[in-house]
Amino acid sequence: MMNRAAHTQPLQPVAVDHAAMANAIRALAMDAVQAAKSGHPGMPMGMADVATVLFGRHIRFDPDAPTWPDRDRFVLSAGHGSMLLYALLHLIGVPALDIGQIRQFRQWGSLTPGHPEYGHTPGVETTTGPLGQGLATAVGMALAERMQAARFGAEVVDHHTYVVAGDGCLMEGISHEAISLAGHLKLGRLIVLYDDNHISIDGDTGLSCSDDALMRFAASGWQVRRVDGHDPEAIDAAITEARADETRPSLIACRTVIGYGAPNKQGTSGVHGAPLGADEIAAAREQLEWPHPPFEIPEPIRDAWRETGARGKVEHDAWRERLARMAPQQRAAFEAGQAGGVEDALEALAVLAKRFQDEAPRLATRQASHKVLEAIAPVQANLIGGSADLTGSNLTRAGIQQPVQPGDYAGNYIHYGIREHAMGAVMNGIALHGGLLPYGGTFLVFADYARPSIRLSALMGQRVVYVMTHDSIGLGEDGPTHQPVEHLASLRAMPNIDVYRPADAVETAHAWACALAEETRPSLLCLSRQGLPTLDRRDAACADTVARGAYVLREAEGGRDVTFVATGSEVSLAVEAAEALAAQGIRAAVVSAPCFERFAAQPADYRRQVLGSAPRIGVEAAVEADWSRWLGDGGRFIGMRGFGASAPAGELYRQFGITREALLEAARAAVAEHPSND
Ligand SMILES: Cc1ncc(C[n+]2csc(CCOP(=O)(O)OP(=O)(O)O)c2C)c(N)n1
Ligand SMILES: [Mg+2]
Repeated sequence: MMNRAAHTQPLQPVAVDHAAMANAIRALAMDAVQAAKSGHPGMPMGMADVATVLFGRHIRFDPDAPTWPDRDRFVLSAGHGSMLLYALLHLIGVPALDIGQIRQFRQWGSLTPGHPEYGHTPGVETTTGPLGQGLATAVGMALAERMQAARFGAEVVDHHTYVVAGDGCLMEGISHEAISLAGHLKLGRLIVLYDDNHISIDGDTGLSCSDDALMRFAASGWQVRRVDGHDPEAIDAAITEARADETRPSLIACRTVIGYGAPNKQGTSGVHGAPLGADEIAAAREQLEWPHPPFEIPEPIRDAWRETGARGKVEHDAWRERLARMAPQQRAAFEAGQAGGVEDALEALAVLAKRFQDEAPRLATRQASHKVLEAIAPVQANLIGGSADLTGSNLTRAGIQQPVQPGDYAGNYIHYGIREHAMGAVMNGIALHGGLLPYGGTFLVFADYARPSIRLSALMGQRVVYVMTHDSIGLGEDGPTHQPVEHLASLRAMPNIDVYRPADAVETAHAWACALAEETRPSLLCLSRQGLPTLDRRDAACADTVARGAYVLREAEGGRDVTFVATGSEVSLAVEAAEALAAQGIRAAVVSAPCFERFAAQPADYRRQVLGSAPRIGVEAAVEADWSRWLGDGGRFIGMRGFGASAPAGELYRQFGITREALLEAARAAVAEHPSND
């Protein structure tokens, strides 16, 4: 085993004057914001010294390989200061970020949009517009690093996660969840550089906050220290000390002056988010002794920055050699995780779905999901489960899964605690880190508590699986605070996420398969608390049921008089109604629609064929919202019109009118109105 310390030593300081390197960031920031007539110069100018020390002396980053697995992660949680990040990526020599891109700051089609956007700009690790998200996502990255190191060893996984966070990030509630979890898990590789400038948009932070940030972090088990954010040696010493602490995450509160260098505006909220203006920029050039024209960086300063990048390249090469020396089996496992394949899990799921169909158990879909996890956890080594303190209700833990614990990261199940918002962000961080495949559970109603993180999963196109159980009034006695009604609609309204509501065990297995196979978007599984019968699929018109989003589960012999379109627990109700109608001479088909997003993506012909031309009745124990898109003119909807209530589930379905009788009545009325010619 090689000496790990050999490749974690702080890099040697570079020869060129620190101030000149930092002023290059300041100049690029103020000139780019001025050219765009919009942006945030204050933070980049204030944090330029900290960033210069971090990148110049510590960070391990190869500009030619910004996705190299063992790079240090740098997360700009204070995302409004995006010019700091773009300037760094440009100066360090990421080829795509040439000076033309800096000139195009915030313009259509540029690689330098308003906030750092994941998947858009090489070198950007995550998207953080919503303050605090970057910090929480970084906790997931730092945790993933420890978990991967526990699996594959320090020779190939041995990096830090650095975060620049501002007052806004620390004021946001998610920061509490995130720092609490990071402290508990002893994530010593996480280092937060806090831009402690006492300023936010409304003015002095004293207007709204008098926390002692250091005490707050210390109370959660962090190493904390305060430095002058314009003293490079003090910053360097603090980062070095933070890196040496293997068992505590570190907070370095860097006392800075926002807009440092702009003589008349620095230290005020006026530099937070507006161009400095030509006069103030001229004054800043004088103050900073930076006589160079906009977007021109003198060669020696550029060289000094490039040297930083060149050192990263050397580190990368050394890592490649260590990877090549790994035992072949270990190496194959590491690379398989990085590649993200799920073939074995899909095979296991195909077998399980068939078994479910053959054995036809009566199971809650959350129980079916548990059986799914029992089947795939043994074959999908990089699957990382978890729940926000509802493991026994969400049924998210397979028997072989072991908890991840403080200082022991070999496990594969995360007890997130009652921290839904951070759970989402941490899962994003784990997915972004690479190598691991996260899923996590809570009640569907608490999706609201995680929503900003779910939105970022979708925006960043990350494979994160949300397992959300207790998906309707069918949960019964916990009452309206626990009964989702508008959640399905609101989650379906979000772009780039697939929302599944499987009807039985078979659909649950297929939904899991779809979720795992979908590499570029998150999935959200809405699962029942109550038991549901396995549906008879002898009539089902297609084999890849869930993958197409909706399918004909039960066709009406001799043409349709009416079509029920239902999801989840209401599909079996629709089947019962269709059977009763058959006895009355009304021909009813049943369409199961477990995933609207997938169905919407099917060819129009397929959709027409599934939906048919007979009048349609939608059934879902949730609000109607945009169900009309599937029901057409004259369609009817049976569902919820207000919040739920507390009672046994059967009684609630009766009281809220989601009953077989209601379906029969709606069908008879529809047929009377629209005699079918199907
Ligand atoms: C969740 C969220 N709320 C509000 C905003 C809008 N916003 C952007 S920056 C900012 C002020 C942040 O203050 P601070 O982090 O201290 O940044 P500084 O002014 O020091 O650069 C606000 C309110 C946001 N981006 N995200
Ligand atoms: Mg601030």
